[in-house]
Amino acid sequence: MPSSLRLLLISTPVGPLGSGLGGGVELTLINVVQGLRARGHQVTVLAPEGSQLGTVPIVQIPGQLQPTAHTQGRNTPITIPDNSVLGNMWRYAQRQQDQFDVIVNFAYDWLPFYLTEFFCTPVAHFVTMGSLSDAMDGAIDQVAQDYPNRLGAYTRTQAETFGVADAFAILSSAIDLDLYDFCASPGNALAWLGRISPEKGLEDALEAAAMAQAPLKILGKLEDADYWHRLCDRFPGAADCYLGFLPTHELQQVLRQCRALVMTPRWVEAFGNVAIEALACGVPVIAYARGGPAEIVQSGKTGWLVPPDDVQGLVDAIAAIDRLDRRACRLQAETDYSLEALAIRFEQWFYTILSTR
Ligand code: HBI
Repeated sequence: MPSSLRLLLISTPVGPLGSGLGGGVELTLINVVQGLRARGHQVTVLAPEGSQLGTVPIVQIPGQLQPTAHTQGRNTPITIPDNSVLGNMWRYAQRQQDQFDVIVNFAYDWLPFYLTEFFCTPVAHFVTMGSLSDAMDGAIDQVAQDYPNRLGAYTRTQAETFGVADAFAILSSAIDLDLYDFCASPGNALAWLGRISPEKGLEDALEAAAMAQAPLKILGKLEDADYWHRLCDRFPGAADCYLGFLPTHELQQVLRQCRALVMTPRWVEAFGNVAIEALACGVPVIAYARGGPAEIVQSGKTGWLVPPDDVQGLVDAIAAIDRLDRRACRLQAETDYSLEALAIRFEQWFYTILSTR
């Protein structure tokens, strides 16, 4: 088994890297590339033209971007635009496949999954969202049947939405811990981080903070203006709590001073990067026991898991924050969510694929 693997990582076709259109995939890609390179692997990235990924060289592929999957319904048919960048990226991969030991797909799209059986070089798929459409479920299920070790996901909960969880390698996520500074003695505010949109359940955090008489700092992209206005009508002080959408350096300067992060997801978060950002600062996480956060928070040690949608449970957890050890939070981030830990999980996945060929 070669100690240095030749890896081709193929990005999402919904937008160039660096445009933000790829959401969490951009963060995952840059972290995986950095970590795998640090471990001596040769990594090539294939992405739509106009992509930028730090100093990582990228093979830029032209063509029409793919419509995004997370805004379409369950029985939306597969569409491939004329001169599709997705098709162009996979034609390049097919022609160059002999140069690589493993090809890794990061697109949440039907074509790469369908092409799996037509490649000689093993194609692995990192799935970046939960179940969204019947067509994608079918494509993923086909790979699960024919190549059970070729699927990867952030969390088991996310994998379970496809009904074939045992076919997935659970790879979790990571952040660059050097960007987050530990804080041992916080102020008395709580933090809430995320897109301001109904599925994130901000109203419960506002209600629990009011009941606990604790200040709340709200940070994140104001995505749904109508929803935000309804919240401001119901919680008059909410607008004063909102600090905007800050870049990582400023975000962590606010976050590290907080007593705890409150996470109130209404939907199954595939992962929940804000939870590991908090842990990296020594900030414990109070979260509904739903989706990714339920697999991150060590309840009673690095935070508290609360029955989903139970606001009084949040208030009880807020009263018990001081029983948690902030250093244990930072330690969990260093142990489980460093770039090296992520790269080791991906490397192990590739070796498993290559050894069971
Ligand atoms: N939609 N069609 C499509 N393909 C993707 O790769 C994709 C997407 N929507 C959102 C998305 N990727 C990423 O933002 C998430 O996977 C994180």
